[in-house]
Amino acid sequence: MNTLRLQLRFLVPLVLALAAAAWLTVPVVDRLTLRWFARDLSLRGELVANTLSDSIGQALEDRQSSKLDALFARVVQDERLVAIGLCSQDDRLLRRTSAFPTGMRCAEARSIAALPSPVAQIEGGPVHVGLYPVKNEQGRIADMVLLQDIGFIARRSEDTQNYLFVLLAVLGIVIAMITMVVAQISWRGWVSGARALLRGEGLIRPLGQPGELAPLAADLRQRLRDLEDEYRRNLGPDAPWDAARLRALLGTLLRGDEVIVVSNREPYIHDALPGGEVVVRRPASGLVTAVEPVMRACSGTWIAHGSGPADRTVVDAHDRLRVPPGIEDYTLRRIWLTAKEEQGYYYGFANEGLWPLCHVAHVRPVFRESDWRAYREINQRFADAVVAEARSEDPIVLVQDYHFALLPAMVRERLPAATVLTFWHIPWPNPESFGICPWRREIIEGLLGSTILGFHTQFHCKNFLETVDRYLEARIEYEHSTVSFRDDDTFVQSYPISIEWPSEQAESRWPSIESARETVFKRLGLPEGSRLAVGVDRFDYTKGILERLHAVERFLEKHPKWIGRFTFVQVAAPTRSSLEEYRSFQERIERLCERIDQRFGRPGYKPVILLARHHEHDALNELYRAADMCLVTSLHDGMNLVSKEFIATRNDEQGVLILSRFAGAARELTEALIVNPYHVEECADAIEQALTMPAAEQRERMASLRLTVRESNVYRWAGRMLVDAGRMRQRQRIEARVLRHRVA
Ligand code: ADQ
Repeated sequence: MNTLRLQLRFLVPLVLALAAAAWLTVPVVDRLTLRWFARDLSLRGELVANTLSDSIGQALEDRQSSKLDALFARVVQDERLVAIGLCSQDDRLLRRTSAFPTGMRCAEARSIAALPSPVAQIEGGPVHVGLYPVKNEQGRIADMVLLQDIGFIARRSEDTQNYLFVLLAVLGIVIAMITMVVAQISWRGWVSGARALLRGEGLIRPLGQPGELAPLAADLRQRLRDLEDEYRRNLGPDAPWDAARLRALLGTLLRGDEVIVVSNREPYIHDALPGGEVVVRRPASGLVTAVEPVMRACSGTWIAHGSGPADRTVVDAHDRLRVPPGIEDYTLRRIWLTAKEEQGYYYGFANEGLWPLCHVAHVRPVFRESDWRAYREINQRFADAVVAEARSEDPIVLVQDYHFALLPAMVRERLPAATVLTFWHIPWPNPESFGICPWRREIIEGLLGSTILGFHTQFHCKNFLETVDRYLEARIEYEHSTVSFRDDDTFVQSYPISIEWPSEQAESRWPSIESARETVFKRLGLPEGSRLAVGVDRFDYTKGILERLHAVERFLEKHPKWIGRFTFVQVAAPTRSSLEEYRSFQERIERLCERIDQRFGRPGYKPVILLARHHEHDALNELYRAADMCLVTSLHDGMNLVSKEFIATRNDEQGVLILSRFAGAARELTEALIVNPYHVEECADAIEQALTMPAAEQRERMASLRLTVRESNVYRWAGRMLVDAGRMRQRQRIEARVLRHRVA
């Protein structure tokens, strides 16, 4: 239908143009042919007159009229020569052939012959009138009038007109046919190009095969991105984010959109007590805190590894259950792994390979072929689960962390219209360090299946873009933080993660600072009036626990007056204990603690206390509030939530945060005492500075830190990512609509 309309649009003006051309051309051609023939006839007349001059002169001299008549009769046998008249010089008609009009006088013939178009109408039709002098040796003796038939000119003109019409008609038909063929071919090309675009294919094809709509699509995308950038710039300071705003966002920009979360860690773990009773536990995890409000607001599906001992006993036939218990806002879909699979995928590739690779913390990454195979298989299993759980073609899939680097591309392959939002919770190293990984290409290609790829800091984004640039043939637009690889674009952006800022209601239930101190001091047996420093971490070599202990040792060495008046409490939750690296690390820490205690301790006083166990949220809260300072000395950390938790609990605006410059948090929390954890002396001095910092300076620093964490809370982290996802979905819809419109 569209093709026909397109062709008609072209053909109608073509036919009109050809008709106008014929209408204008025919009279011009008529006049031209008449003029050419008139000139021919004049020449012919002159020739006849010259030929007959002598014979006529002789006949006139001899006064032989019969000879003249016979001569003229012979000449008018020519079919074109209609009649001849002979005029004297005083315009008397001396002789005439029979067809010469009786009414035509010599003077009249002379005046007609002088006209530019010397034509007269006689009985047999139009004739050309020519007057030619007849001469002898003495000069002109008479004039001969020749009437020549010009009816053939009209006949020829008619033939010419007919020929011209046929020619223009044939020409029109030929042009129309060529037009139709060309229109058909190019229409098909555009239509298939547009279809490919709507399918998300073929617009930006790999290397040297540009799709037909590629320039148009690229231009459109560029313009939309510019508009988005401008929009962001014009947004100004971000309005505060909270759970209500996040819910409102899900109800407006992403209304009705399906959300699926994929993470290794599940938000609820079912455990079996010795008596057989099943209890549900919520793991202490920043990720769960950050993502759960999203799930509760949109009632989506969370896919995670079912790792709890009693997990299987509470799911339905499809391995699903509604959570949170008793509220049942969303669905938890559990994926089961065998011990061997968990060993290869989780402990092996993710934690012995990718974790040290990305943290560059002097522990060699181990890459085994069998771990890689397990990693790939489990990524595929989770991707299959995403496809199985999806109720729409274009869900928003939130992929969490380095356990699922391959999953984004796997999901993209099966659900091309999905918006895949991947967040990488750990650092991204520089290209040289990442190059150690034997499957570096596969990992990057897997991640580029994401629509949005998030890191904590701009620095990690930059490292990732440089890594893509080094190992892949992809187009990188640094200005828009976008990587175009194969047919897909990935927007690489920093979204600093954070914690949920405590509500006033929650704060009102907290013990006062004094009672927190009293409880903690009593429980740990600390000397009254002494000062307390705390460290809270998982037992991981990236957290800089060893370096922190060395700094404490050096501090006591340098400032012995604090011996007996200063205690450092390290809370360390055992983690990944099945890995040898982690077990030996824990042993080293324990030995070092003992050594420091032996060196500086005395009866009733231990300068270092190690609490190697998981603590409940309230217990950690109490410890943070009781402390004079918190030590975060990670050798490398994506963000570090402990630093933010410490700040959030200090509503008395006291307490000092010592923070490693290699933690992502250091980019935001600039009022902390920022240290290089490898520099023992600097860290020891920072402890001394914290202990002697006046209350006013502590207040000033802490107030500013609290403002930062309050604003940059976890709802902002999730909200900004979802706003960007919403904008991208909107952009895709606009692109599709504009291109459909242009093609039509
Ligand atoms: P983690 O490496 O686990 O997270 P972190 O951000 O500090 O590091 O979060 C640890 C969480 O565990 C905190 O909420 C803390 O309270 C809790 N925790 C620590 N020790 C505990 C204990 N003994 N008992 C109970 N709870 C304990 C990864 C990255 C980080 C990034 C987060 C979030 O390595 O850089 O900040 O993800 O993206």
